[in-house]
Amino acid sequence: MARSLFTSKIPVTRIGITGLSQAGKSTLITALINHLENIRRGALSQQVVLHEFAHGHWLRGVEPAFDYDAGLHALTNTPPAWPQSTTDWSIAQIELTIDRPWYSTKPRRRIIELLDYPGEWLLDLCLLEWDYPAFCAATWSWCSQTPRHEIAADLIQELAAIDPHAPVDLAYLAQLQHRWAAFLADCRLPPYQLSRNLPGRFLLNGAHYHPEKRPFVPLFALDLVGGNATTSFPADSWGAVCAHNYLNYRDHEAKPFFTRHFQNVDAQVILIDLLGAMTAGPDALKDMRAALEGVLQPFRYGTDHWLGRLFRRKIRRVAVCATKMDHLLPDDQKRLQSLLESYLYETVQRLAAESIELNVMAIAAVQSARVHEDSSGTQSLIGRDKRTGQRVQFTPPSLPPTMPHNLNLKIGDLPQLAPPTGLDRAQAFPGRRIDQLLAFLLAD
Ligand SMILES: Nc1nc2c(ncn2[C@@H]2O[C@H](COP(=O)(O)OP(=O)(O)OP(=O)(O)O)[C@@H](O)[C@H]2O)c(=O)[nH]1
Ligand SMILES: [Mg+2]
Repeated sequence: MARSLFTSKIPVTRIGITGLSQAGKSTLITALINHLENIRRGALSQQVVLHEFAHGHWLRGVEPAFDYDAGLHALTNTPPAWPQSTTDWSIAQIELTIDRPWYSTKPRRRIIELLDYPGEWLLDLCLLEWDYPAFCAATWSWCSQTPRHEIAADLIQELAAIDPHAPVDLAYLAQLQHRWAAFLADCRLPPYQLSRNLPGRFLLNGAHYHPEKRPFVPLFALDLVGGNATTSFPADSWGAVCAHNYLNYRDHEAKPFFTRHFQNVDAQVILIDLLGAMTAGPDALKDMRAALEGVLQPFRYGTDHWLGRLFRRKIRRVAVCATKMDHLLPDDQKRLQSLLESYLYETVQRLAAESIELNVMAIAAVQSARVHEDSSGTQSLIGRDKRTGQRVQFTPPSLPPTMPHNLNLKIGDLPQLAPPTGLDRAQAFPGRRIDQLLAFLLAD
């Protein structure tokens, strides 16, 4: 699992941590570092596979650095706040000291590298296998159905009305691209909470990508989305310009990101806001599962496929985690775990057949509510509201015992909580299953 740092021979385990915007990546990474810094205290000390680690030390100086200082400051401040939203990738490094007898020749240190990157970029994986007509056909299959069809009826109609063989109108193309990006942003927010919002860099550009420089949008003319598409368009036509700029995006933005990062990743964590998708309803649940299947697909390719080689070269462990489980009462927290298991049952089965260890778990990076039981034994949760900071007492929606096979499930809204007061860097933050997640990721 571990590889050697070129210069120092300290083995490095690199863990990618991703999830769509607001899934909880930065909070989880802050909590993971905090737990590793307190490896002999709290829940981690109970994990047998972690017993050899004596001490954890966060390293400064790596570039681009994950801002652990800012995360700690926010969470331990008075009043506490969540880490700021992040829009680019970054790395956190933690050095672990290992207890070994003096005569052992094994390394006495290990570096854990946590790579934080937007899940929106991971979803671009599908693009790598699509030419421009395939991109148009896939987006059309989503946009011709509810709810996307209702979210942007005018835009979708306009994209269907454009003749790909007609001369391009660059000002109109720029306007359409802008509207497509705004549509993607609407799709991912409540009440829709959809996941397959492509291209990912239209939503989160990153430091070097400028969408307006090479604009494109999917076109929905029948000859493009009907399955018998031609890829030859007259010069300077809508089809030629969009296809050219799409291929440039695919090959010079999306692909280098994967080749650069994934050849060295040992384990991958994908965070999902399953509770958010459940509050949005069946469309969000279906879209999220399809998105997850898409990003896990490369693990099923053989080594004759470059994506298969890239993903299977080192990655042996994948954890899909439903975050923010602290919004639920204890019995429902258990149900969330079993709902997640049945939600991803087929995917887990398929990857098990490819000898990839896929673990699905419900977690909370920082538990922000406590259970209150009244004299009649009725339970509720008490926390503080994220926006006002005021104390809130609420009865969260209860979860069904099983996931309906057709994903026809919608639960009531949940409040957004502020972090608890009294967090301290020198103590492991209160969380749920962070120890189990680390034990899974670090077991050698
Ligand atoms: N109750 C609770 N809320 C959480 C937890 N983790 C994250 N949240 C909530 O989710 C929001 C987003 O968390 P982040 O860690 O910033 O998520 P992110 O994926 O890094 O978000 P971006 O950087 O915007 O992509 C926070 O502001 C909190 O409101 C948790 O463990 N418990
Ligand atoms: Mg973040």
